[in-house]
Amino acid sequence: MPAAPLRTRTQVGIVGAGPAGLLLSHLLALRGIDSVLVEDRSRAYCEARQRAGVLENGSVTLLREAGVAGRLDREGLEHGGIYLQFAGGRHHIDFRDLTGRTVTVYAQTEVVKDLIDARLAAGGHLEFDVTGTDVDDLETTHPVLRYTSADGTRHEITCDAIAGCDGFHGICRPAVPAGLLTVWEREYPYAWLGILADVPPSTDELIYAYHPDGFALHSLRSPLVSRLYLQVSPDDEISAWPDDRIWAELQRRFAVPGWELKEGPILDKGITPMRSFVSAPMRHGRLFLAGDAAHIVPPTGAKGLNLALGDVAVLAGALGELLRGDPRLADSYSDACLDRVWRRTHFSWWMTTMLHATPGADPMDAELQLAQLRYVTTSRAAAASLAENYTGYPQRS
Ligand code: RFL
Ligand code: PHB
Repeated sequence: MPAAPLRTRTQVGIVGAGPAGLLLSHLLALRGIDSVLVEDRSRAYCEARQRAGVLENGSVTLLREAGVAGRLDREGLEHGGIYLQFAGGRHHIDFRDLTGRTVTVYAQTEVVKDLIDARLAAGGHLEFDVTGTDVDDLETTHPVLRYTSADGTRHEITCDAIAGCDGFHGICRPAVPAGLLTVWEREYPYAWLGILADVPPSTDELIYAYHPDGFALHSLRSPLVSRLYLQVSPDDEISAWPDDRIWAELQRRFAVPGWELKEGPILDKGITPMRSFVSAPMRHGRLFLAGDAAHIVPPTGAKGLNLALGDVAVLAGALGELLRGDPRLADSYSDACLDRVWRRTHFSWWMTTMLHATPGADPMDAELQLAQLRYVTTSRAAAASLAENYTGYPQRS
């Protein structure tokens, strides 16, 4: 007979050590609320997983207010705009001038490292390398979180609430009974091949390039490391993209007279599918979903990480009040988040469809994209709309 699980209790059980789960456990601790966070990957894996790179103005403020922005303030690179490139020309969108705001380039890996360090320094309970995560009794006031820790012990934690911060492929959203969630989804007929390259960036600000053969993005991680993306087919295997083919394609798509793309050793490469996905409501009983567990955006608008951080800022306040006996903020959590989620879902879809070459599209589609790109780069009103969304709308107060 298997040994009885080790039974304990906490106030909030958190599934997932991505940005959403980690920031939530930190914000709850600031309110004096206990949590246990379980993660099925290793700490090293979570800290090395290459993902987002751009923080909205409001996300930087949020991390500062939470007291976890020391390194972000020292090492983050403030950017006052982006370049849009098409038809052989490169055009600057000046966020400072258009909105008075900026974004900060600081990798998700670094946000995750800073949050793990802060939690462990404060004695927070984080469990990496768990297996068999399960959530139960969600309609009661005492939901249960079960998992097996790295040493093989089965745990059963009785909680006041559970936060599903376990990403798109996690177990929390599927734990909501069938029929209770409405889902909106769009898969795009392209993917992104992303590389991390050991070479100083060839640009001072990000370049989003439209090219008839496919989109390309030049981003960065530091003054010494570049991050670049190429639109590829979702069916492509990474083995079909040796390093010299990647650089040749990047050179072709970014080419403008008088500018050179510097090449260097590729440190990491991978292919990511692109989808828009929203699932609502973001709550079932005492289970609250946050971040990629509830919604996915294609990366073209640089919004996924920012949405995850925004959700848990709302959730921390809602859980604080719920545990003190006032359910009103918990009851409005989903609607409060979805407004912001849909704005960013629209912006991400708009940037994506404006900048990618759609396989099988007719010549009229390309002309419509070019007309839109000319408009955004010549009309102050259109550029201001892009800038307002990119830096974060509505602005966090
Ligand atoms: P995460 O980061 O996916 O974390 C979920 C965590 O849950 C764990 N997990 C489980 N743990 C225990 N038991 C289980 N059964 C579990 N199942 C899963 C997972 O291992 C993981 O550690 O979700 P979170 O916290 O909601 O954060 C979301 C962001 O990671 C994501 O939205 C962004 O990375 C998206 N994104 C970007 N967002 C931006 O804001 N700006 C960007 O510039 C940007 N660029 C990107 C991106 C995402 C990309 N990829 C690879 C999807 C660029 C790329 C290429
Ligand atoms: C990144 O640096 O990884 C990045 C930047 C901007 C995007 C997407 C990804 O839109």
